[in-house]
This record gives sequence, structure tokens and C-alpha cells, in this order.
Amino acid sequence: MTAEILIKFARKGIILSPEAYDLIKNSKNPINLSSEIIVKLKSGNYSNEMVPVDVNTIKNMEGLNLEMQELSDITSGPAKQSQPIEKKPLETKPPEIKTQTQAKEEKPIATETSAQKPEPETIETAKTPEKEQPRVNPGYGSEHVVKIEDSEVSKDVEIKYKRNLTESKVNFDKFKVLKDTSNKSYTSGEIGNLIEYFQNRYKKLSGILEKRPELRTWQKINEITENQTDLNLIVMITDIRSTKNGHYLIEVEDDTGSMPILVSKDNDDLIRAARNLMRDEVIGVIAQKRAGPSENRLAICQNLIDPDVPRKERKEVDFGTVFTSDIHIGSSTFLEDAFVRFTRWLNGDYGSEEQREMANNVKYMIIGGDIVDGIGVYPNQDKELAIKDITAQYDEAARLVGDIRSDIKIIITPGNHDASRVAEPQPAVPEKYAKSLYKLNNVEFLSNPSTVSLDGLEVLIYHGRGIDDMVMGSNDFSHERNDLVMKEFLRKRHLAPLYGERTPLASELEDHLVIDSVPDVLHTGHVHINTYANYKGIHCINSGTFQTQTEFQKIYNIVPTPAEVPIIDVGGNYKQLKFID
Ligand code: D5M
Ligand code: FE
Ligand code: ZN
Repeated sequence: MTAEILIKFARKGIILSPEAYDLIKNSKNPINLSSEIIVKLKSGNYSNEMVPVDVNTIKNMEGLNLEMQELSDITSGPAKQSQPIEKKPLETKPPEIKTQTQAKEEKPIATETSAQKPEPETIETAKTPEKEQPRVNPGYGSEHVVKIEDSEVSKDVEIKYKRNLTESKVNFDKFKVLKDTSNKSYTSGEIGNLIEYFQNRYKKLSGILEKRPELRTWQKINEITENQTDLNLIVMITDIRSTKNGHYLIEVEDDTGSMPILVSKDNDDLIRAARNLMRDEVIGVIAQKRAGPSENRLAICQNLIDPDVPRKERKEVDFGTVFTSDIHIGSSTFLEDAFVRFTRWLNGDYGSEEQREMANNVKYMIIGGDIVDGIGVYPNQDKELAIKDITAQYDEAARLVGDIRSDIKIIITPGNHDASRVAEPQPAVPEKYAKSLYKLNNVEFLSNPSTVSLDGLEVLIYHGRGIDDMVMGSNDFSHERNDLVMKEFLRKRHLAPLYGERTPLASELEDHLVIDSVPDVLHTGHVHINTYANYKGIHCINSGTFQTQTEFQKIYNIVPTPAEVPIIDVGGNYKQLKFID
């Protein structure tokens, strides 16, 4: 039946979020409900588009019978669909207003297998209470924040810095698109693809893991012999549960078999590592078992090995790159004045002498998703829209971005507010919605995620919905400390390690969210909070936003850091430029 439901929707070009799929699957009559939803969607204003459907969309439909099966009726599906046991509650609608600290204290939904997590306070890496966290630039301090001065420039200075007024000598021969998945979506949404998708993830990540010295002698699960005691495995995690005694029992598999591995509560380092294990991630496991028949071979974990990244040499660059995202043009909370100040600064119109020189050196600008606010992204969004038409929003974006001097190359990738499918990887924003932006000569449209080489500086651009999943899935992460999440992405070599939480992933034949190539810069957005971290030489940058707090963010107590633009300046130094008081 699983395949039947998925195929039913896929044939109609509808992409179900994993939560929506669960809702349908667990309803009293999944097939009927599917048909009703399809009819309602196809008769509505979506008509021919690829339609993303989440739980809220379904719950907001009138006249549907959403009665659920009794809990005992639900036969557990395959491992990929089963509920993880250690999750914060799934919030299918915005919760009542509360502080984030309160929200974190809520108990997870209990299942028969669930047991309490160790108390966060006992763990060194545990989340510090919200009030103790610095709001701006968490984890990095504020010494690199530069307030762009308001001083307007006199006429003679203007000529010196405005490159678009003089002959442009800019050469983009060394700009390369290293990865763009826009034209690589061949999924038909069938269940077989999901299996292939996970096989591909395993293949890619095991290829990275087998280069780790600790795993040089790794073996497949079906090659384990009775008398063997030392195990060296590369596996995908299918289930994690904690036992009554506080140990973790993880169920792992490779393409030859599966087995349980016990992480003892007495091993502090390992328990800490196990806390952030995610279902479907691929890791190396060093374990020991007693010699004897395979039924008794419960293995005790000695070490867990992440794919991780090697240290990267710092790249010297002779140009500047500005990183932006989440501009949200079209929203009534878009800070147009601050954005115009930013574009005018880029053009050399104001700032101190030193700041104008910095602007003059900028060669690349990245817009990592949510350039516009879109329409119908969350309930009642239209009440906060200044421009209620998606094409008109992109026209306005073209007007604002079109003011930037034309010798800066602008790379635009989609976010969840853009006119692209919601499932990741997201193809580039199509020309039909953004004709006016496509007309600008200096703009490149790429997928989310995508990788570019800016004259040798490799930048992995990812909007960042996977950050939401990690925040919901672990007490160690928060929206404010998304720098920690970016480091975790690099250690796990994956941009959405928690398949099927909030990030709807398209069941492609290839897992494009694996971090195949180690970048010099990992650029994310989405959370609207600037952060910076340097992990093994890799700049981890979250580019914040140009939007003030929305009603939706108030509900989740997300406090944005608007109008701060990160830059990697000449020489490869990171700074954060402030365009607001
Ligand atoms: O995301 C704006 C902010 O809202 C960002 O901090 C993430 C948060 N956000 C967005 N969607 C969700 C969901 N579904 N759950 C929790 N938090 C979320 P934007 O993409 O600009 O709307
Ligand atoms: Fe956004
Ligand atoms: Zn977003």
C-alpha cells in the first residue's frame, strides 16, 4: 500500500512531506483520503504546478475525514518510515507563544520503546539556557562586525570607486559552476527510488569513510565470523533507542545485513557522540563482540567515526565576496532601506575610504535563497505581504538587484519561499517566474544546494532547511547556534542528515545533499541569524536576513539579526557588515 499511495500522488505531480505521508498512511482509509486530497488540490488554485503538500495543507482542507487508526492498528512500516524514538514533539501547527527555553523542556512523544534522554546538564556539550546565549554572532564574538559609515561621498571620490562608471576590466574566466542539480531530477516518486537513494547515500559516504585510517580494514556485516572479536564496520543507522539502564542500542545495516550495537552509558565520550547520531546517517563503527554463534553477538561499541572533512588550506583571494540570503522582497517586513544602503555601498556611494575600497573589491555576490517572500508559504502569510504576486515580487527583486553595479557577478539559488519545488534538491528558480531577473546579464541561477568555484574559492551554497531538522532533533542545537549545525553537517558530510523530518527530500536516484567535495566556504541562510565559525579551515557562514521578525518567527521565538552582510574580503578575511543601527 505504501507504494500505492506514493505513486498515486507522484502521478499527479504532488510531493508529500514525510509528515503528510505519515498522516495519510495512518488514517482510517488512506486510499480514499489520498483521492480526496488529490481532487481538492487539483481543483484549487494550484492546477498544473508541482504541488508540495505538508500536514498543514491537509489539515486546512475542509470536509476531509482525518480520523486516525487506533494506535494498535498501525503496523510499523519499513525502517525508513518508522518514528524515531528520541524526538521533540512534531509540531504540525505553530505552538502557543512560549519562550524557546520552555519549548525545549517539553517531553517528547512517548512510544513503547522510548526512554528519557540523559539530562542535558550532565553533558558538557549540552545547550546552554537561551538567556545566556549572546544574540549576535554567537560562538564568534563581535570583533569582526563593521558598521558601514553613513558618510556620503563627494563627486570626485565617486569616480574612483564606482567601477561600473569606468571601463570594466573584470574577468570571470575563472568562475566555474562545480555542481548544479537543476536539470538532474529524474525521480518518478516511486518507492524503488527511495531504496536507490539510500543505497547511493551509503555508497558515497562509505567511499569517504573507508579512507579514514581507523577503518582501513572495514568489513561487511555478513563477513563477520563466529570467532571474530574486533569489528570494523561502515553502516547506516536504522534505529536508535535508549535502554532502561541508560545505554544506547543502535540498529545498523549495510547492504549485506543488519545488527544491534550497544553504546554503554559508562563511556562518556561515546554516549555524547551517540546523542547526536541520526537515523539514516552513515558512520564507521569500531566494536567488540564475544566469540560465539551470531545470535549472541551483541557488539559493544568502542568508537564511532564520522565521515568528517580533512583540514583545508586557507585560500588567499584578491577579490571580495558578499554572502546574502533571505531578503524576502515582497514582504511588508522586508527592510528595503537597509537593502538599498547595502547596494549603494556596493556601488561605492558611501562609507569610509577603507569601506569603499572594500566595496570596490567585491567581485561576487551570492543570494542563497528566499530572495522573495513568495506566496502561501505559511498560514496567513498574505496578511504580511506588500506584494501579493510572485512574478511582481521577482520584478521588484530585479529592480533592486539591478541597481548593483553590473561587474559584480550575482549567483541566485532558491529557498523555501522561492518559486521552485519545496523538496530538496531544489532546481533553479525557473525563468517563467523571474523573467526580469533573467534579463540581467550579471545573474546566474543555480540549484539549492549547489557548488561554485569563485576563481578557485570553492563555495557550497545551501539554503538551510536541514538546520530546522537538526534543531528539532537534538537538544544540542538551536537556531541561534546554527554555526554548530554547520559544523555537524561537515562532520556528517550531509546537509540534511535527518531524512524526513521537516526537510522534504526528493527521492532522487542520487543523494545530492551529500557533501562530496570539501568546500572552502559553507554558506547557509534560512534561519535569519548570522553566525560564523571556522571548522578545519572551512568558513561556515550563515548570512542572516534583510527581514525583521515575522509573526511566524514570533511564535517560534526566533529573533533575527537583520541587515548584516558577511564578506570574505581580499586576503580571505571574514567580516560582517552592518547596514542598520
Ligand atoms: O524561515 C525563517 C525562520 O523560521 C528560520 O529561522 C527558520 C524558521 N522556520 C521556518 N520554517 C520552519 C518550520 N517549519 N519549523 C520551525 N522553524 C521554521 P523562512 O524560510 O524564511 O520562513
Ligand atoms: Fe528565509
Ligand atoms: Zn528559508
